[in-house]
Amino acid sequence: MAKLNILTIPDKRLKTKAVAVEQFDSELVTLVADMLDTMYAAPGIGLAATQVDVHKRLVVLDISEDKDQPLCLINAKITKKTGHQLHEEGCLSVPNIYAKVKRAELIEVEAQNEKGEVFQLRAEGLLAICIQHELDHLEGIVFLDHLSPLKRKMALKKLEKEKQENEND
Ligand code: K2U
Ligand code: ZN
Repeated sequence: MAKLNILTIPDKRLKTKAVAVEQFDSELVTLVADMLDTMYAAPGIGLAATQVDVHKRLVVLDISEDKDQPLCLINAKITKKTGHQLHEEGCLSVPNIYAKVKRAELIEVEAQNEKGEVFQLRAEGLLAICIQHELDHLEGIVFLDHLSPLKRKMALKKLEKEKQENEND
């Protein structure tokens, strides 16, 4: 399997709105496998196709301790949201920046698997956060976009400072 390059802000491709997956073929199976490899290697607990410059409605996740419960959501839509939770988030596309984001506490999702079969899923806690975070990516949204203008400006300034420090090293 292959490890794919993960786009990082301010790459404008991260703002691309993904399109529905229509071909459930061997190419899709390979992409899912490569995305899982890339996510585990990062390491991360989620990855959206947008982040690897593939603008299709596909995300992978695995919040298990042993990294042995991969989940693939294709053409997912959130059909119900209940409550709110505040959780510190990071992002593989926004290195070394963390901030609290408000998300729905409990969600119901309808999606397709790699074979195109439709399924429903109820998620809460970290899994709900991760699914909402990844589905945001498919809309061209990163978690910083949920912050106040001041907090976003401070986060981007910190990112810029770290990039300059790394270039000087
Ligand atoms: O989309 C991504 O970049 C992967 C995200 C997924 C995520 C972000 C915030 C909260 C939950 C999931 C992360 O970079 S994965 C890194 C990570 C690892 C453990 C816990 C939280 C975040
Ligand atoms: Zn992310």
